Amino acid sequence: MVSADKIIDTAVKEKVDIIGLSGLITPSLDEMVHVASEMERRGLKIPLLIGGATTSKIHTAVKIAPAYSCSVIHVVDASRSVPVVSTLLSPDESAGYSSKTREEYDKIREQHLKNQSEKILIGINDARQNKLKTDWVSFTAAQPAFTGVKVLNDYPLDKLKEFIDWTPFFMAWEIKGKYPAVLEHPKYGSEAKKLFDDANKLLDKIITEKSLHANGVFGIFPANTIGDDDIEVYTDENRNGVLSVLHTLRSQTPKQDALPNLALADFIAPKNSGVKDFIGAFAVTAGIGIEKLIDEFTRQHDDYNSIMVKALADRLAEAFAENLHQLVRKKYWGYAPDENYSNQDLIKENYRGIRPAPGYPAQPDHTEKLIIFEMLNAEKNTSVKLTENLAMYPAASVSGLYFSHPQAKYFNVGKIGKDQVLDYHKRKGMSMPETEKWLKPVLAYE
Ligand code: B12
Repeated sequence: MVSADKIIDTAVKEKVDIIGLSGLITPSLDEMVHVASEMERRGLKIPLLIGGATTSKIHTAVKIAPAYSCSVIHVVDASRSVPVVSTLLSPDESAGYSSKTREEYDKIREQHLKNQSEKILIGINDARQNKLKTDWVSFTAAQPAFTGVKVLNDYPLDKLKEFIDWTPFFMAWEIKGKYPAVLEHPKYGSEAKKLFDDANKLLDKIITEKSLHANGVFGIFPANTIGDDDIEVYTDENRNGVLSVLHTLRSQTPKQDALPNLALADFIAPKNSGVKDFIGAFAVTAGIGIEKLIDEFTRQHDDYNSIMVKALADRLAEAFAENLHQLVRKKYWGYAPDENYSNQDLIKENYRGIRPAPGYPAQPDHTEKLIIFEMLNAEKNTSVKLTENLAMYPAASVSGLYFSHPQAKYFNVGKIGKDQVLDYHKRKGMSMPETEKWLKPVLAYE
């Protein structure tokens, strides 16, 4: 979220020993390579640490390390940064550690190149031949009770509290284990309980004082698949006017046991089937007002509550996505009016339909967020902004699509071949370099 110049200028001004970069979603990966090459260009001689959910040792070795001649080290877990930093700053150990890491990364790079050439994918046309087989003739699409766009602003936070999945909350605090069992864990149960109590106290305070606000928007639209992998979204039920075209990516991994090579488009009836199908889209946030809360805690040097409020806002955003999806299934789309699942069933996704988000394994292309945001007029309707790297701001935000097909499920597109990328860039009207930039983590040939 901060420019390379600002990072490097600050590092130089403050005479820092080390720079650390953290990356949550794919677009950060390229930005990290850019920061590394800027550090090289400006002649910096300090180590660079890399971490965050979307980063990996392979990406660091293959892409970032070659851009900077000083130490570049991937640290898998923040707690590991203490020994890594001590070693890097120790006059006796630093040089040895740096050259050992370089050697290790050189090997990873060689191995990676070898693996790339060995990776076998099927051609995109063969993958399309093996799409999900659905009998569209006998298929009746779920008729939505409502079509169009609906805004749900200042959504009640106490309602969202019921939908919180607490397991990732503990993950954010580096406590591994499933909620509620984690509260009884022999080793970190007492720590987990304290966190849980503190979180609930702060959450109740936020709810009473209305210091965070949740905004959401969703839409349900007439839609059909066109070609094999794109979804045409119509302005109205006449299906004459096209509102948008959504693009999906298809798995090209060879399949066994008659398993299909899926793309999300498989879950929407093709236009030529004559079936009048529908798709939904949503964008939610629970982070409106968070800067003020964080500023207050930062002023009081209260890191604990500053992290806590971010972790809670993230949980509320996910809870909002879950709650809204349920409302859509039961009421607005209404294909499952009698669904009666507990919070635990919702977490296990036992219900009919899915809500994949751009960036997740079933649609790794973050640029599809631009289309969703336009369909929903999401920036205006929710105050969530898409940054130039297509991250959402406030951070505690989620956006995605709704599919109601009974066979709709989450899957992993995995690596894709150049044949698909060439086709995809044309369908999207996006240049090939730009397409390859956004699809970097799934390219089989880079
Ligand atoms: C919590 C979470 C969210 C939350 C909070 C996001 C946020 N603001 O932080 C919510 C629900 C809001 C969310 C939303 C989205 N998410 Co999300 N999310 C996660 C999840 C489940 C956990 C991430 C996390 O916080 N972990 C806990 C922290 C403590 O771990 P961490 O970030 O890995 O950091 C640790 C280490 O990596 C390391 N570390 C991190 N940085 C650094 C830096 C240095 C220098 C060092 C030394 C170490 C270090 O130390 C930390 C502690 O050990 C991951 C999946 C996963 N299991 O990782 C997906 C994930 C990160 N999300 C993902 C995506 C796609 C999204 C969305 C784009 C989806 C969407 N379309 O709405 C949005 C984007 C939000 C935005 N603002 O733009 C993808 C990213 C994939 C990709 N390659 O791009 C992931 C990987 C899920 C997946 N498997 O596909 N998400």
